[in-house]
Amino acid sequence: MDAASLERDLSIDEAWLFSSLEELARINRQPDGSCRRVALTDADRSGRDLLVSWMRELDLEVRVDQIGNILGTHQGRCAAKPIMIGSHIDTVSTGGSLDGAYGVIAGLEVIRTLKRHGVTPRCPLVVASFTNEEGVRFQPDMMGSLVYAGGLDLRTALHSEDRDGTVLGDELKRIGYAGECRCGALVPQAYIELHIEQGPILSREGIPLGAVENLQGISWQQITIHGEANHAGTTPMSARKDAAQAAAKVISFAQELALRMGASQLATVGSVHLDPGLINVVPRKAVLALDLRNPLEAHLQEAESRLVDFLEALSVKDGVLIEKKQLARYPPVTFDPEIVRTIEMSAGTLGKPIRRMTSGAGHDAQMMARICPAAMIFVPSVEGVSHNPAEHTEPEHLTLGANVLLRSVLALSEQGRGQ
Ligand code: HGY
Ligand code: MN
Ligand code: MN
Repeated sequence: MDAASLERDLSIDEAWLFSSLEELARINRQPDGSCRRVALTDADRSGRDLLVSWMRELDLEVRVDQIGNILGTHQGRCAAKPIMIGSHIDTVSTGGSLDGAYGVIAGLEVIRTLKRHGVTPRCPLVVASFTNEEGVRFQPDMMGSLVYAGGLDLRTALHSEDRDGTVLGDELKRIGYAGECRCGALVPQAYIELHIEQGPILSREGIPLGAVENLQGISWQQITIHGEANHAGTTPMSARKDAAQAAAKVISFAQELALRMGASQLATVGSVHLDPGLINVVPRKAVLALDLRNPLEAHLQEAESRLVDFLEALSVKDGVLIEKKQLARYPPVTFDPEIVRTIEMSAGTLGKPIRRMTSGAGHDAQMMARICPAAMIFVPSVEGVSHNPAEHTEPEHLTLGANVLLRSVLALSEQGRGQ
């Protein structure tokens, strides 16, 4: 059967796709419906165990590497370099059921569909689930794929600590996913990731598919403000070194900075911790996490430099000591134009509209683009909501995205870029 007729006849089994998404989402589901499989927790282990069981049912060759990335390989007709279909199954603590999981499970369904129809792809296919994509417990985010792509050395990653001082390498061992395989040993000829958009563009425009051609720059910083603990009832306002007041000014500055820079500048302070955090004690310490993003590297650097100037002035004005630590820093990434075109053509064979777009969220694809041609497929997020249990994509769009993934993978496989 030639490639063209292959594409005409194959389509994924949406029932398995939906039931598997639901089965994974049930793990540690919270009362508000959130999926909570934060990296390297027991819930993450349960999700990993379920994924590995699905891979074994498909007779994939399952490997776990030294940072806990899980790779399932399906052999092709030739011993060419594989095509990798990846994403992640860890979640933020208020996660939806689709972020990451959709791309991994759809990757398995692509292989299930080929097996169901007795079709062997020209080259091997690898489904990858990367460790700690969200980065909410251990930074940086996209950690597993960053180590895989050689952007972070393994030892540094294994020694990273969460807020409680728990060490990542110990957690990897504890959950049984401290693998033996060298990270990045398998360099694919191409990497493709199917993901929900997590933003409002496709949904607002009524377009069911996105061919993601680039991804914006990300700068994560931890800002620690050292003030002076004192009595709330006896310390005059003029005599305070109030870390919380200084933190509030940083939070307002971040919002004003993004609004003043306009265009695509984004700024978020998603986490603030006060010490000692007691009602009648002027806070001696505040720790904030600041997320800055911009599709243009020069503008992201401008935002970072304005922040430095602001913190210097604030430190003098408020009499507090301010420290800054870079938690993650990724320049904007441009994906492979040929894979983007392949994705568009696959959508065309299904007669569905598709639009090129930038990813606002970070993804493992931006790390894999360091070592091989990579691109992404987006499907709409209803109301653009994500990192929230209300995250939703219409079933028909989930099915469509998986079918575009299937056709894109087949087309890439037949193109034989990776001899
Ligand atoms: O932060 C991000 O954009 C991704 O969800 N880790
Ligand atoms: Mn994701
Ligand atoms: Mn996410």
